[in-house]
Amino acid sequence: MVFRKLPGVSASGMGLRLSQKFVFLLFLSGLVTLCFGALFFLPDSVRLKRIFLSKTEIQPVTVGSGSENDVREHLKRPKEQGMTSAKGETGTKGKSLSRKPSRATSSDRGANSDTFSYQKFRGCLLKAPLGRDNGKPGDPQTNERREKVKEMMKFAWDNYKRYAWGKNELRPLTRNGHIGNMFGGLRGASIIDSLDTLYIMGLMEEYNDAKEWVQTNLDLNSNGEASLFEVNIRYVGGLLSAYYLTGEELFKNKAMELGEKLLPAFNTPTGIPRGVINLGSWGWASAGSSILAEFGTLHLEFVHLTELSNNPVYTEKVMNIRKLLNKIEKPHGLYPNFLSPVSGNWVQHHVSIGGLGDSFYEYLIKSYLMSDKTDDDAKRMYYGALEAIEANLVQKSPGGLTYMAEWRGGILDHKMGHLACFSGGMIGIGADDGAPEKRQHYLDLAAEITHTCHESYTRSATKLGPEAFRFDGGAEATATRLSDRYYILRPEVIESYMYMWRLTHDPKYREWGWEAVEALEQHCRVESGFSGIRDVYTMTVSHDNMQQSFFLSETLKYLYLLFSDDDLLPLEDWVFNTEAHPLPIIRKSFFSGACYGLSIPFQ
Ligand code: DMJ
Repeated sequence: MVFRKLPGVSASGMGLRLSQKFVFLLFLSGLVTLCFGALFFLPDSVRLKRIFLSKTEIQPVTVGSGSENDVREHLKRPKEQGMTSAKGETGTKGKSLSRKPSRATSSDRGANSDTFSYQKFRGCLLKAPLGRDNGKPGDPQTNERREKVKEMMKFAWDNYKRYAWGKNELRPLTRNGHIGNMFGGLRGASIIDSLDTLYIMGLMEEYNDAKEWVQTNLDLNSNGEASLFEVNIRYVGGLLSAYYLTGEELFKNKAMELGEKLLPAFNTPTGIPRGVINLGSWGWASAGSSILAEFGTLHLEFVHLTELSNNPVYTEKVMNIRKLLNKIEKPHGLYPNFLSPVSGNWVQHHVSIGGLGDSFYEYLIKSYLMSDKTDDDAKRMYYGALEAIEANLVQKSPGGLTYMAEWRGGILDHKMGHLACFSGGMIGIGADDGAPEKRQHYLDLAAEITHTCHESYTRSATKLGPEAFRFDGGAEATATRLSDRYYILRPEVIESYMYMWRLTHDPKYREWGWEAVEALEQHCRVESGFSGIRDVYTMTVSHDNMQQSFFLSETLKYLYLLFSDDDLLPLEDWVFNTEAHPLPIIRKSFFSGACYGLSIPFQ
């Protein structure tokens, strides 16, 4: 800068005295510091920081208090641990090998997705997601059955589209839409839940309609009370899996936007989220206890939100839940279903592998598998819980059926819910990683539970299973109460058939799946969609007029996979969230860069 000489002012320093110059300089440096610092308080400051700071400076692994060690462990990278790649390579193939995996701090709220490379992710899959020929089975009868399931999906979808487009579920008898109060004003649950099913079935026109709806109509700025659990497993899970399968940024962005809206649910004294969140006011709404199956069924989706957003806050939240559950005393090693989010204590001692408890156990073993078998805490907790379940809940009926009873403060209730039938599949997929002497035992236990659940179907007139069946008062896998006789298109029994088929290739599982298809066709298919029924024990069925979104997301997807080759969504690469949305295993090699460039092409 050139200062002109002013009359009466000396050239040196515009005639300012030394003390004045000092004050001026002080003011100037203060101003510069202030402006620079302000960048860090602007929303989405990561982008701005990137302009001014080098990459390495914006990627420290900083975690919040409380869960510090757990999160750090979880985020530890293979390079630091000296791990090998997924294919057993220790090599350094690829371009960005020297680059450290990036992690932002939890104060960097907001999406920073630029560091996630979809191509790199695809390159780390062991197999193509849709298999060699979209999983088409070699034998004609199986293929015919698979085609039948596809037709059922198209029928369910077409009717939803025709009569309930944009609503959450179809009411197939009255031919209208249902909104309900589970999703806090969010709409289109059946669309989000169907995206991946349509895609893997190759129903591309329908998939494109669904995608367009997400693009133009999915409004996440809803205002209402939503179930954190349901929004997470259906919406976040559905969007994440649609992204991983298709690479469409739209799904990723929506998932991250929604994920951020769920964070206030964790603002409780313990960090255990409450069950109901008010999406509009960005806060939780429900009082009372939190439910194990709800706050324990966030892990898979939240870890993926961290992967995609590069924001550790999601993983921190779920690791904090894990930490509390790890520390708290457990009666007989069991996890009761209710916990106070204020005190962090169990509220009552009711334990169940069915409703209220179920997917907590599922997410322990799946967290371990999804971490490429590095999440040792999840592994230890899962097998510990399974041991306690075997010691306290697993029973044999007089007729020789193995079942999971419920536990009420030490007293057994000899009842098993349809929901608990997922456990055949769960114990099956976890069998291989149990103690060597237990592996065969776990596989046998999985088969026995699946057999019992099949019995609950075969012992009904409709060949569909009741909501809950009992093993007391002379009952063996049948419902004794009128209120337990309904079937609402639930997937759990078929889910276990699918896993047991993959694990054993025993043809009976495909046969059992086909029995279910025939029963669904005969009793649940109505003129304009599929409906649940009120009593599985009577042939003159009464329909409940509801096509649940999980029928499209889970029941039909698991049936389709059951009749497909194993290379359609292979278990070496994918875990299914509890709504059957496939999420990829996070490979160690992904972080070491070892598989960069081995990209699997899109089908
Ligand atoms: C689904 O929404 C999920 O599977 C959940 O974990 C339990 N119940 C339903 C289906 O029955």
